[in-house]
Parts: sequence; structure tokens; C-alpha cells
Amino acid sequence: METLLLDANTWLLVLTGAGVSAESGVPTFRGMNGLWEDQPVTEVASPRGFAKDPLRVWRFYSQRRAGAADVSPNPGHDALVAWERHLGDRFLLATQNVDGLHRRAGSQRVVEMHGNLFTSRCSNPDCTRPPFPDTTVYASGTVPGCKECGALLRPHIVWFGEQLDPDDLTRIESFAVKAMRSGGRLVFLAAGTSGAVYPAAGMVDNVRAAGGETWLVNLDASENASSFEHFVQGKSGEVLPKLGR
Ligand code: BJW
Repeated sequence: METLLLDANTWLLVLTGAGVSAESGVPTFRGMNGLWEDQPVTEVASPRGFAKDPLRVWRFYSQRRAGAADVSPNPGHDALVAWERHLGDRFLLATQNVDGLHRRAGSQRVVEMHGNLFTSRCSNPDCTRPPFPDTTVYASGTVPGCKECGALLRPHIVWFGEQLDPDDLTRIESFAVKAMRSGGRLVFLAAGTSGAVYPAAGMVDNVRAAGGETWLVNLDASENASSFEHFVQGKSGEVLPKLGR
């Protein structure tokens, strides 16, 4: 197996997706065939889906809250914690996962690009209440309301068709810029992601355009696999602990 050199000149930007949590027992989107209760996830996890049927959306997220609270980080999560301890500020983890497992494993330099399953916010864009921690598994048939304005609460998740937080994107871009300006070796490693959802799927092209080195660790060839210079096929929980040197 190829190994990835993590020396004093290396700046490592990691992107993770649902595959990294698969060995913890969290279902991937591809694993669900992109369906939930026979509906495309793209329909459920969308502003249109919430407007049409907020009960269904809260059933989906309550079920996932219950599932994610019950699982533990796996050796893939642990390997990323070890790399961060070794590289310090020359490490950044951008995750598409909303399950919170990276932080529970001990990762600190984390950007949760698609939000967090255990955070809720008011659906009224004019409400002043900020997003807040919320581990409640709401009973089926319940849609929580905002204490401040009475509008419906929603999960603090980036749905299809919604903008990612610009501060998150800036943090990722700034990391890459800082790496290149320092004269260091920028390495981008994506793990457990189908490479189908943007803007995350486009990160590999941005890093290559900036002169960085690119690695993919995935169970199967992702949609953007041909954009990577190195592809190590396998389970992230088995590959990542052996990959860094
Ligand atoms: C393992 C494994 C193991 C399994 N080990 N591997 C450019 C072109 C075309 C379209 C667009 C574009 N830019 C934006 C868009 C629109 C849209 C988009 O990307 N659509 C695509 C479907 C084409 N993007 C957006 O809407 C984004 N917003 C945006 O860009 O705003 C501006 C804009 C809007 C509209 C138009 C244009 C611009 C927002 C995207 C938000 C995504 N949200 C979701 C759901 C909510 C989160 C939740 O409820 O959990 O996030 S979608 C879903 O996909 C979820 C995931 O984070 C995301 C990525 O999935 P991931 O992680 O890759 O999982 P899977 O299941 O797909 O793949 C798992 C992989 O792991 C597989 O490959 C397995 O083989 C592998 N695997 N076991 C290693 N043990």
C-alpha cells in the first residue's frame, strides 16, 4: 500500500464524507440508495421538502439523531486525530458529515461544511435567535416551534440548494492559501465520499490548480476519482491508520 509522508513541510487538508462513519454504523446516503421512506433524500433534505412536509423532515432527522447518539468513532476517525496532533495548525479537517463523530473522537480543527445534526435553528430568516445545541429526538408527529417568534424550528443542516456558510468556505480556502504562501507542501486527502455533491466535490480540482498533491481513500471509485493523483481503495477505518508515516 502507498503511504503518505506527513513531515514538517506538510500541510494536510482532509475532506471526509459519509463513508468514514460507515464503520461506526451510520448509514451512507449511497447505502440508503439515496432514499428515505421511499423518497429521494434530495427531496427530504431540501427547503422544498421542509415546506411541503416538516413532519417528515423531523422524523428523518430525529431518527438520525437517535442513531448517531448510539454509535462511537472508529479507527478512521482516530487516525485523523493522531495526524492533527502531529501536524497542529498545519492540519484542517473539512467534513460533510453532520453526525459529530469527528469532534467526539477528539478532532478540534474541524469545519462542519453541511452543518450539525445536534443543532437546531429557527426557520424564520428574520428571527434573531441563533442556532442552538439540540439533542432532542422529537416524537413522531411533532414539529418543534421557536420560543422567540413561534415559527417552526429546523435542523441546522445545509440542504440541497442552500448556500454553505461563507465563513466555512473562507476558512478552508485560507488554509490552502497559507500552505502555499509558506512554501509548504499542500496535501488534500478525501475519504469516504462519493464526490457527487458540490462544492465539496470540486475541492480536489481547486487544490490541484493551486499546485497541491491529492489523495483519495474510498471503498469504490468515487465520481471524481480520476481527478486524484493517488487512490487507495478500501475502508477508511482500515486504510487511514496505516496510511500516514
Ligand atoms: C466508504 C466506506 C468506508 C462507504 N470507507 N469509503 C455544481 C454542479 C452541479 C450541481 C451543483 C454544483 N454546485 C452546487 C450544486 C447543487 C448541489 C449539488 O451538488 N448537487 C449535486 C447532486 C449535483 N449542491 C448544493 O445544493 C450545495 N449548495 C450550494 O452549492 O449552494 C450554491 C448553489 C445552489 C444551487 C445551485 C448552484 C449553487 C449544498 C449541498 C448540501 C448537501 N447536503 C447533504 C444533505 C444534508 C445533510 C444531511 O442531512 O446529512 O449532505 S446531501 C448529502 O450528500 C449529505 C452529504 O454530506 C453529501 C455528500 O455525501 P457523501 O458524504 O459523499 O456520502 P455518499 O453516501 O454519497 O457516499 C459515501 C461514499 O463512501 C461512497 O463513495 C462509498 O463507496 C464510500 N464508502 N463505506 C471508505 N467504510
